[in-house]
Amino acid sequence: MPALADHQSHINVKTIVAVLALSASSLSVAALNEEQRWLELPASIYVNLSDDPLLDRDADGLKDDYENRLADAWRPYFVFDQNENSRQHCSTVSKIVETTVSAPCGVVDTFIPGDFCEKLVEKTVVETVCKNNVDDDSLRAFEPVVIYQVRPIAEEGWPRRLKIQWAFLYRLDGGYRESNVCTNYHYGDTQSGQYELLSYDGIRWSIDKLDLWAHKGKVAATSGAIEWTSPRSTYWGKMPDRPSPKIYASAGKHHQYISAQACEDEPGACDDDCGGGAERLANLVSQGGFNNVGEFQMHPSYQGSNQPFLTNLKPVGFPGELVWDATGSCHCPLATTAAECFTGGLGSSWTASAPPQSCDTPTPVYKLFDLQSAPRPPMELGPLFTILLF
Ligand SMILES: [Ca+2]
Ligand SMILES: [Ca+2]
Repeated sequence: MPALADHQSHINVKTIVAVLALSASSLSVAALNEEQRWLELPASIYVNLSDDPLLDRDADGLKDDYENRLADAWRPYFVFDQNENSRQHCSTVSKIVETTVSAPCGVVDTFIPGDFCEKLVEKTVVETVCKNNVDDDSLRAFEPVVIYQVRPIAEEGWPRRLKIQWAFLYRLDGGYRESNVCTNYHYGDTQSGQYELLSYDGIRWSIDKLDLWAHKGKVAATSGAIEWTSPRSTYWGKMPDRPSPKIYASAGKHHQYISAQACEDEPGACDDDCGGGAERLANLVSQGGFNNVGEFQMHPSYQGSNQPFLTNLKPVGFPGELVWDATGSCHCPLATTAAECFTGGLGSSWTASAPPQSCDTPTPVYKLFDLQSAPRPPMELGPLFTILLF
């Protein structure tokens, strides 16, 4: 009985997710302490003239391995709504309508030929109303697919800063799950965020600001408004444990909020709902290697391996989709050029959303990252060149 087996396994998965969610949500810290704000790398992140150029293959002046260590340290943690994966709901609605019936004639009734009169009466009608939200699961087990770019911020002196630009990829924006009014949905859902880190020596780095949440802008890492997980393993246990900031992703839409309450208080006309669903720590190593996309001008990748930089999104769940190019197979009427498409690698699955309702023009993945050349920090000589010169 496949149907029963599927149902049973669905229940088991839901039970496991619920248990995981409970255990994860109970482990949280209110604010970062000083130790948790800092991370010490084995050496400076900046390459110097003595270093092997292969340490920095996207040519932004930062050692690529250290870019990944810093991204991994405070990687985001997602909390979804309990209705994130619920399918289209149909419900019964009772309403009173007026109708005419034939009945024995009374004083005020309209006489019609024959033995009966036509009579106006009220009648309760029960109708089945279905929301227009897409009839599909909006969240796959491995979503969001989290990819990122790490690069310097232009600064001459110390402290210096760097930026981690995040992109969170979903196959589907499933519409406002709880709304009967705002029901727009579309394929190819991209969300984003940003961290700023600072350092006084290039070796010890502090998470300084986070820009992840709607209506918040840049939030200081020390802010008590941020909910953090308890410290957890980073860089396969080879770096110190660090907490992760929580992102409350609204049901279906994946709008990002700093708390479940901020989501419920959202002032827009559409109703966002958050919290109580699956919880997932960002996975930065979807294929075993890091999901670092490098730089637009420089992102070498061995064909088929997606290493050292992620360029082909097929192995991470988006067939036909590339990080730095739009594929041109967009079906969104509002997109006038291929460059405006983010197809989500959906191919024929686009028909599931036909016709796209209001068609929020999908954002191509590359538009979530910086495209200009990275501002390289001043190059230092390094020990080998220093000895040669002096
Ligand atoms: Ca680099
Ligand atoms: Ca980089």
